[in-house]
Amino acid sequence: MKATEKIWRNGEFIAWDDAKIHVLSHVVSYGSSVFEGIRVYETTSGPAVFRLREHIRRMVDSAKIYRMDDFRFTQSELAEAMLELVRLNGLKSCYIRPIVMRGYGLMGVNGTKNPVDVYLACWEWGRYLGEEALAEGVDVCISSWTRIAPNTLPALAKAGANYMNSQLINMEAVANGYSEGIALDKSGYVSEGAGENIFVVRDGKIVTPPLGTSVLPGITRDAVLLLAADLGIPIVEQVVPRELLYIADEVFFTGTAAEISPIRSIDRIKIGSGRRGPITEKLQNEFFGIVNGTKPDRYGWLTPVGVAAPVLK
Ligand code: PPE
Repeated sequence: MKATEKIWRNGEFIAWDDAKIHVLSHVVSYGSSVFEGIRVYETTSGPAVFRLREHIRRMVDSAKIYRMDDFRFTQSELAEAMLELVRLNGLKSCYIRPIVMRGYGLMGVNGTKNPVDVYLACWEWGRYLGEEALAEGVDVCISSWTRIAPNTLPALAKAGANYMNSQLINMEAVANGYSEGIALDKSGYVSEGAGENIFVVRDGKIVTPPLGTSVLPGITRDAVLLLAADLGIPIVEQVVPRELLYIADEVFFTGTAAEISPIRSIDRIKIGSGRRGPITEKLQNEFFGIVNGTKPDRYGWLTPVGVAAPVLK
């Protein structure tokens, strides 16, 4: 990771190297953090944040689920701070990582008497699954690990602790020579990748697992649901049996980091033609056209970094 100059902490900008926490901060022992991952794209008219308001809303939702939403900043202030952070660090495109965590003070599980600290950092982040992944597709496997189950760790919250499950899924996949692992939910239905939502195409129709199957409510997922519907491609949220993946014409991942990444094999079974399929490519063209500014931003997804932040709740 290439360091940038500034990180925002609880309302002020500090040097990258000064963004340190005490080892006995609540979050270290008990995993009490929620976070976001937001991309800033270089568009034809300057850097712009992709779906800023939706990311801030999800962060506040995640914090609320964990009773951590008593921080001092409004959504508008957080939005403005993120834009200022990107401006100060002078980046044309980057990845913003907001983190809300329970900080230092008391020990013990409860944590509600510890301060809730908010950090915003950003850095340049390239292709998540490798440069060729977007065109060629990636080789993945079904994980032997089950996705976090309902009423254990809430999947609608983007919490740091959920990523212990993601780490098990991804580490196993990489150790076995795959790029990423797909987890099944507690009932054995397809849930999502360790850090991506998943979509399946068969006979011209797209299916993605519903929110009740332990998936993160992905913001790229939501973008693809909208784009497909507008392109006239039938798309539904429906429970996906594992074997539907193997007989699909196309399968792809979505995520802020992964963007729209085709999958070319699962468990060494070739998916469709074994490379990016036509529907995946169509969605990529639409998605990248909008975020690069070569197609109109018809959904209002982009917030230019150079102007004042939108007024949010
Ligand atoms: N599921 C999981 C488990 C997940 O972590 C992500 C994002 C998604 C789905 C897609 O959500 P969205 O980004 O809103 O479309 N994963 C983030 C973390 C990546 C990391 O390694 O860190 C991301 O893509 O930013």
